[in-house]
Amino acid sequence: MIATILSIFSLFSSAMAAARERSFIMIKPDGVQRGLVGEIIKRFEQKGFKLVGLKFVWPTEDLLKKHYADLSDKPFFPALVKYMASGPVVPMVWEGLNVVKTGRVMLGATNPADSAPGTIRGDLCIQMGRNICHGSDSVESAKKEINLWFTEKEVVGWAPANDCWVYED
Ligand code: DAT
Ligand code: MG
Repeated sequence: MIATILSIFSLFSSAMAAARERSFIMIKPDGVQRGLVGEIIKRFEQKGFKLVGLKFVWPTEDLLKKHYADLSDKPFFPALVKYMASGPVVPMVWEGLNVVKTGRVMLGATNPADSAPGTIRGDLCIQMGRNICHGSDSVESAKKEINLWFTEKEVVGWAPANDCWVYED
């Protein structure tokens, strides 16, 4: 009996832990300039993901170089940093079950020319160097990116009233 209760509890708690996965999603300067902030937020909100962090900032090149450190040896790196520093961006933290992987699916391929219709990049942009939105590519990089862009206090845990209509018990 106790074992059953414990195993149900552990199933429940692991499902709840999985539902607390977080991804760093950022609307890039072109997304802001083109008035796509609401459209991109709408897609994550309507999917059922939970917004737990959001800000509006004009990022420094220094911050962007850290954000894209893995790409620093690529030939397109200087242009990437210049584009990303060209105006304000909307960094966000979204939470939910498999949000990192699903967030990438919702974004579409890096090159909008290869992004399927129905995806953010597939529907809303044309070129790789103006692909309007960033999304973490792994849970590990999401953690790094969230720590880079947000302080602990700026990420806010809360319980949406409709949780039980988004997730099974
Ligand atoms: P993603 O943004 O899909 O995670 P990435 O991390 O490989 O892609 O690259 C970061 C950004 O750099 C990407 O959104 C657009 C730009 N980029 C990537 N590959 C590029 C290339 N071959 N030429 C020009 N820009 C590129
Ligand atoms: Mg990437």
